Amino acid sequence: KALKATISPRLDNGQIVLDQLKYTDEDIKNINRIHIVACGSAWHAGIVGKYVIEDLARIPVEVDLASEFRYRNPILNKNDVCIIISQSGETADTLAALREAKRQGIRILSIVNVVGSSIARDSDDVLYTWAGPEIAVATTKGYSTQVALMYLIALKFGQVRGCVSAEEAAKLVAELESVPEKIEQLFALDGKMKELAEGHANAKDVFIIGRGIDYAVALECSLKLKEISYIHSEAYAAGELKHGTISLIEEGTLVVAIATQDTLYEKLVSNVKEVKARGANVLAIAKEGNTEIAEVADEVIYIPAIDDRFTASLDVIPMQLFAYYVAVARGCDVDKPRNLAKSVTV
Ligand code: F1P
Repeated sequence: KALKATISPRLDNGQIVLDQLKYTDEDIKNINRIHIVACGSAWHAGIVGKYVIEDLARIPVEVDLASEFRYRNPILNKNDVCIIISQSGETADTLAALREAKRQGIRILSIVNVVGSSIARDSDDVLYTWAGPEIAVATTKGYSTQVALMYLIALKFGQVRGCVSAEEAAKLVAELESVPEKIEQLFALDGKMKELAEGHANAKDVFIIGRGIDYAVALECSLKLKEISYIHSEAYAAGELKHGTISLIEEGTLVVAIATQDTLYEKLVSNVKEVKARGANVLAIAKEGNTEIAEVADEVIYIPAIDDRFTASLDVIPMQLFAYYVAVARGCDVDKPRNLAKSVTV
């Protein structure tokens, strides 16, 4: 529902309408570089944004952790834009990063859920995510709606800058409009994810691998697992495995392989073979129809077919369910994870 609210009012006859965005076409054409700054899940949404914006709009994007950006004396130029992402709009590091960007005089666009929050008030432009109240501490629909706005910005900027044709935009819009319905379909995996989670509730380490946008979403899936089930989990760009991480794989180690980029699918299948050869237990996520991975992985979860650029919205759902059921099986309080606050204001 939150995702529909974020996507639907902004799609009008195949034209992207970011109705709250006060950027003229000239402003969009003049952007030199985008700096996305955020913390936690919002930072992960920003990494998805980097892949999609660079791909569709051909604008260089840097993604920074707010807690680093605020102290590292970043170089911001006149025609740069800073995109600040924060569900609560109150995260202290993110607010401080915003002030640093402001001090350097660049235009600030924030993506915020809470209307009238500090970050929203301090920005030049605000896009609200309309996710409704986030009840649990761990962000779920906040992430989904932030990612949706990344797509909309990428499409809008891509069209204005002449990188996405009207025909391609219409196709992508249709894909985007199918996302909420496909998420509904994924809820049918609830029982399956519960069963898998109960089987892995005693895992000591969980490695989550992916390439491209699948890597970006792996970071978020890993955080969900850590923050609510307290299992040690790391996300790795699958191509990095051979540069060290592969040494950590031993008999029975759980590896979640996200393999939903058509262009990188074969490479992911090879990575699964590499970890299987070292005894890993592999749970793969693949697109419907891409069945080759089933020959090497122990279990495969299929998501509905979708354009590669929008897979993050679908991949994250079974993994959120997985993290939830692992946490429940371990007796953790999912809504109030230890040591975590809903908004980190200090
Ligand atoms: C950022 C964040 C959340 C996380 C937790 C702590 O919050 O790291 O992603 O789930 O709630 O804070 P925000 O800036 O998006 O409100």
